[in-house]
Amino acid sequence: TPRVFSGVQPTGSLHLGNYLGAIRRFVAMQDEFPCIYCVVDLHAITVWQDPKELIEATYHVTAAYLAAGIDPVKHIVFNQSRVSAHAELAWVFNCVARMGWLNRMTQFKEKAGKDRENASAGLFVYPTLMAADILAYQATHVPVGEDQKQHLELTRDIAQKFNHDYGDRLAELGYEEGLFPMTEPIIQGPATRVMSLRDGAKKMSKSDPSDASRINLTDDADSIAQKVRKAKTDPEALPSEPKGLEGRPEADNLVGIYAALAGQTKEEVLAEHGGAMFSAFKPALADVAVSVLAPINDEMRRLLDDRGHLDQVLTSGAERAAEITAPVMQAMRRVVGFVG
Ligand code: AQP
Repeated sequence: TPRVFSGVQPTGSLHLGNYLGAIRRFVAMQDEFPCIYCVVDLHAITVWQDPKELIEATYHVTAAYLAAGIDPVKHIVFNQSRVSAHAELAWVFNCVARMGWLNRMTQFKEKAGKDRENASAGLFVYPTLMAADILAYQATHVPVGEDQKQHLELTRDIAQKFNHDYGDRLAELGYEEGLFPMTEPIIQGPATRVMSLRDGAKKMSKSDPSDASRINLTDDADSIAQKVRKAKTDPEALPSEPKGLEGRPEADNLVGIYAALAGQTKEEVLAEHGGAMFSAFKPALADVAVSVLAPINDEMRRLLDDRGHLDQVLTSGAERAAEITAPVMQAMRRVVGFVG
């Protein structure tokens, strides 16, 4: 049966990249599939999180999900640490995945930086926890930004190796198809990789020390306009076709953001704005950003004033999530040979 799973880390201020690359796509999938959207707090602590800030960020992501239009009654919204299947299955997957596979993960290399000896062991095995998140629900589709593509490939490798290593046992117990599905990443649209406003070679990121590099979901209209005005660009006018954006990463990024926000293709944006200088295009971009983000921002504020409601959403979500994982975990235990 088809099922969608995805998550966002409660690690700071959500930005336009998280919204366009992930959350907006989560909303779009609700009509077609049963969806499970997680606030991945276990992932967050792979790098140090102040406990009080982690709590705040967990509510913040929950509010952003709801404000963006995720329905927590028809679908499931919860925080990862409340459902023990994630950590339990991650352990088994730590024993399925190979060191060599994890050594190739570019996100670990980026996040660990030069001081690899001092990175947490959790940061290294981050992708096995992500595989567990997805496969504990036997999820078939995972909407994510481009940066998560490699982790999704690893998830498939882990599912395949598990199904293969335990093949005889699975057949004996009647799971001829294997226990875990080959999950499809859903990486689509004009903004699967939103870049920093200060550097067209870096992705927009929560952990960038420069707040001017990103548009936060909670920025007001003035700061959005100011950040867009100050965004790095080149001195040329906009081309009239997308191929004119080649070799112009900052221009390409702003056109891509505009397209995603306005629900247009880059061709359509350039058909309208081709020939314009950035001094004219930037205010138009700020306007469309404000028109999309202001209602989300207002709704987030309203939701964050009612923690009781958010708690109730997360509690109900965790209960329903745990019910889905229970038979999968029971099957996993029998397959592996855990008594009990
Ligand atoms: N710049 C981006 N463009 C498109 N999609 C993006 N995503 C993140 N950045 C961009 C997508 O957002 C989802 C949630 O991301 P996450 O919070 O789990 O982790 P991340 O990818 O590590 O996000 P950040 O913002 O870059 O955080 P830090 O700075 O802490 O590393 C994912 O689907 C991701 O693809």
